[in-house]
Amino acid sequence: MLLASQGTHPRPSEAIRLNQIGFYPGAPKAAFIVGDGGETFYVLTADQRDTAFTGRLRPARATSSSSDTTRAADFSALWTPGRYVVLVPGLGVSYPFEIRPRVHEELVRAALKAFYFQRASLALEPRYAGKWSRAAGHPDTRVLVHPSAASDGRPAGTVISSPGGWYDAGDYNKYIVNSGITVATLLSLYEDFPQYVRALRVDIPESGDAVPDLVHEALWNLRWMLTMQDPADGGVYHKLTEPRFEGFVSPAEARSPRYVVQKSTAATLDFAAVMAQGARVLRPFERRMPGLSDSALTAAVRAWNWARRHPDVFYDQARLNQQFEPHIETGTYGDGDVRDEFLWAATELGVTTRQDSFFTAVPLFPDSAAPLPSWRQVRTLAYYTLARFRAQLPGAVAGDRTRLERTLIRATDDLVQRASGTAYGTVMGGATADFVWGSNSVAANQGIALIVAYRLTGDRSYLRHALGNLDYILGRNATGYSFVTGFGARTPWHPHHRPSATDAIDAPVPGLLVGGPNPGRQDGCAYPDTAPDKAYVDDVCAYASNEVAINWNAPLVYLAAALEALQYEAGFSRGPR
Ligand code: G3I
Ligand code: 9MR
Repeated sequence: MLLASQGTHPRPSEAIRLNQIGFYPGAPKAAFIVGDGGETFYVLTADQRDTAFTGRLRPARATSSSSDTTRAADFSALWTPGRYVVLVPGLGVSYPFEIRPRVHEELVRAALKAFYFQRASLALEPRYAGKWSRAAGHPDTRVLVHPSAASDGRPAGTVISSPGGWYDAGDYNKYIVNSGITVATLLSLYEDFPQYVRALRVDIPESGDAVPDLVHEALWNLRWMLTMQDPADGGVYHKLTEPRFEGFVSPAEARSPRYVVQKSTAATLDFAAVMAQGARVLRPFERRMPGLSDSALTAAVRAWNWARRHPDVFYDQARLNQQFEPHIETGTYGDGDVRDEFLWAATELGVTTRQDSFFTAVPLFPDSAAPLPSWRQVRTLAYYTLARFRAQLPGAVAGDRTRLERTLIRATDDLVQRASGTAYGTVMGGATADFVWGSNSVAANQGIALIVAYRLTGDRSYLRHALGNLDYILGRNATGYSFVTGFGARTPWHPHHRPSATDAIDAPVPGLLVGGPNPGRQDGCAYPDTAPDKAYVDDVCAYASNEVAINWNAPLVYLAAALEALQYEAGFSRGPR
């Protein structure tokens, strides 16, 4: 009506930033307009025939944390399901988006399905992989023991079998440390939202029995992890890798020899934690997978004992290369402080076995912090598990419940405080330090922290901020990209992802979260903008901002799935599922 009468169809404007997928009917809804012009905005039906909402832009906000000045277009009051665009006269229209219940369900499925696409040692059949089907790569049935990993029973050059697992990222290597937090995040989603996860179908070869698809997918990596433990002593190899990164070839074309390298305390403890959690999750499926839960727990305890005997075996690749051939140049996932890994492993073992000796082995609250989880900082994963089981904590920790809740809530309140000062009104970006390598996983992990705080308090404002961070990931940000491949109008088309770059398909594998803005720009590629919140480029060269990684996708799955699961009790959507 409004524009048709003027006879013009305004064009999409990159200056209008919003979640490019859409909004729940009853949830907060906002677009952010870059720059300080304009007064009025409209929400039109996607065909631009009807005006569904008219509003005034909020005053311009300039912030210290962003190079952008923005004006918010809040249309939270528009509840009617449909497909729309935001129009700002003189500027143009936004990308189209939807308002409806379950608006993120396809995203949840694709983000979980992305793990299937990362599977090593398996042919991806068209039935499950569609046009991204491919031949199997990396059987990993003949993996060499690197001299750094040699032991009496397995001298250097011993051949072991270590098939399966997920490729870490855009490379083809498999790293225990990063596997740890990834599997834990997925299994935690299941433990926190069992009913939702049981109904979540992603169509993978294992689908169709009583075991949820998410658990099957996690098992693909857990079973591989089990093969990374030295049966002789319980220590766990740090990674399974080629000596230097493979060129850009498809999985099936890769020919580099593969090695397991040095055992490390960090890898062994992460392994112990996730095996202990896995044992807990798998126990009800004992009849379908006889013995697996017990094997996982035995492996966890053996790993724990190894780490107690070897508390400071760090992975230092430079030093390793001074001593051994061939040199190893792939990802390091090195960590010189394993107090948090001890704390996490002790907690998961303690919760699963209910033996106090694990809880008393290490200080569970060394200080009052609950740092945001990352591959290198896993303390708060332990707190999430304690929070999950807070109603039935074992004796040694039963008295810590109040302290635990206070610690988690305080840390999250600190995050929330920062949101009012960001250009896009999100918790993400509240500190410049948010923009590290893999910054999008910071946004997703903040979202998880917010969801945990909601579940502890019942305060829905945490959920609105969690949704704000999902909006950030899907386009409400300083780059204007929705950072998930295949989801949104402006999405990464050239991720640093060998399978996507070497197949015959234009579109990248869908459902992958790229790293996101990272002013470190360690890849040395050309970036159009280097401000912390804009240092992103959709170029295959740019592994420091445009790679993908399993530990980034897992918190995306958690965040999007948790919001889908909570949309009704949050008041975001009405009616039963
Ligand atoms: O330790 C410093 C800290 O003191 C400092 O304050 C901070 C400032 O940026 O940097 C910290 O170190 C960073 C480290 O991650 C720990 O967070 C480094 O700068 C940063 O370069 C490093 O990035 C890691 C990157 O590998 C390079 O090692 C990423 O977290 C990690 O996700 C990434 O992982 C790679 C694998 O190695 C290989 N496979 C692909 C995967 C994804 O890109
Ligand atoms: O492809 C590699 C990517 O997975 C890593 O995250 C990144 C940093 O370790 O390294 C990439 O490999 C590059 C290597 O470091 C330097 N030469 C070019 C490689 C591919 O672009």
